Amino acid sequence: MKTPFLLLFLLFVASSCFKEQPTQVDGALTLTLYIKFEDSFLNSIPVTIKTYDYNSISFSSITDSCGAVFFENIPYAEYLITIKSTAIVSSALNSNAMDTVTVIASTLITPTETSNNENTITDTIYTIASGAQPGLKINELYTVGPPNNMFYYSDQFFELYNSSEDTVYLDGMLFVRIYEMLEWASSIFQFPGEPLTGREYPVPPGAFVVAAKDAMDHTNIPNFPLPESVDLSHADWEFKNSMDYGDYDNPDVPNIDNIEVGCRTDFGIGLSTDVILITDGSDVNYFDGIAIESVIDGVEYSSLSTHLKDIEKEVDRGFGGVGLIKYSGKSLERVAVGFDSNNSSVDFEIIDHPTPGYQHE
Ligand SMILES: [Ca+2]
Ligand SMILES: [Ca+2]
Ligand SMILES: [Ca+2]
Ligand SMILES: [Ca+2]
Repeated sequence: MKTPFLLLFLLFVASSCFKEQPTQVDGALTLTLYIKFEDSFLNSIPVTIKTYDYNSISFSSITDSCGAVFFENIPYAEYLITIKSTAIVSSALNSNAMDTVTVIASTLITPTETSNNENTITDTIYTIASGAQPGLKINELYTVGPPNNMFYYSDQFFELYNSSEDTVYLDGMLFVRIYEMLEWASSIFQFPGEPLTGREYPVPPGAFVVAAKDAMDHTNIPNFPLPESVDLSHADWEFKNSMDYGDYDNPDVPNIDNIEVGCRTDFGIGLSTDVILITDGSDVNYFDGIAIESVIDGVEYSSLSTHLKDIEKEVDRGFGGVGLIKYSGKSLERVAVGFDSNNSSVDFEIIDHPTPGYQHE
C-alpha cells in the first residue's frame, strides 16, 4: 500500500515544480497599469493580461478608484493587455454631462532588460472608443450640393478609406441612412457579393473608395454649367436603385443597389443633417433595426450646433458639419485621413471643395 502514496507525492512534486519553474527561471514581474480614456482615469474597468510565453497564462483584475490595476509576481514575459468594457466618460457634446461608451484597448507590453532591477513596469494604457479602431472609415461626406439656383444636389458622394493594415472587402456591405437611431433606417443599399465572406471587392490598406449618388460629370451637364461641382464619372461605385428607372446608371461604374422592399428612389442623403452608416451586411433585416455589432463606421452631421443626436453614442459620440450651408459646394472630411475617435465633433472639418479619392491638405 506504499506505492499510491509515493505516486501521489511524486505527482505533487512534479506539478508544483511545473508551476514554479517559469518564475524561478526567468524571474517575476510586477505590472502596474493606469487605464485612461482621453484625459480621465477609468475605475472599475476589467483588465486582462495574457502571455503566450508560458502556455497561455492569463490574469484579470479590475482598476481601482485611481484607474490603476496591479499584477504582482507574475512570470517575467511579454503580455498582451486587452480591455473591452463599458465606461462612464465625459460627454463629447456637454462638458457637464457624462456618457456611457464602450472602451477598448489591445496593447503589447514587453519587459526589457533595461527596465530596472526589480522587474517592475508601470505604464499607462490609453483606451479608445469602440468603433475608433483602424478599419474602413467614412472619410468624406459631400452632401450640400454645388452653388446653383436649381436646388441641384445629385453630385453628392461618400468617400471611404481603409485605415487598417489589412485588405477589407466591400462584398455585401450596406450603406444605411438613419432616420432616428439604429432601430429606424430610412435608406438601405447594398454592395454586391456575400457579406463577411465575399472576396470580390477588395480595398487595400490606404486606399480610397468613392461612392457617388450618380457617377457622372456634374460639372459638364448640357445647358447647366456647374463649374464648382465635381466630376464623378470615374467614381468607384454609384448608388443605383434598380427599381427607379429614372435613376442614372453609368455602365462603367458598378452599382450599390437598394434592398428596401417597395423603395423606388435613389439613396437618400440629407443635405445638411443626417446619419450615414456602413455596416458589414450581416444584418439585412432592417425591420427590427440595424444590429450595432454590424456597424463598421457611422457619422452624424448637422449644420446646427443645437442639433440633438439621432444615433446612439456608441456609433458616434458627437456630430460634424456645424455651419454647413446648403448649395455652398463645401464638403465634410476627417481632419486627417482615416482619423476616427468616434466623435465626429472633433474628427471632421468643413473643407472648401470636395476631394473625391484623396485627402484635403
Ligand atoms: Ca443614383
Ligand atoms: Ca452603374
Ligand atoms: Ca467610427
Ligand atoms: Ca476626400
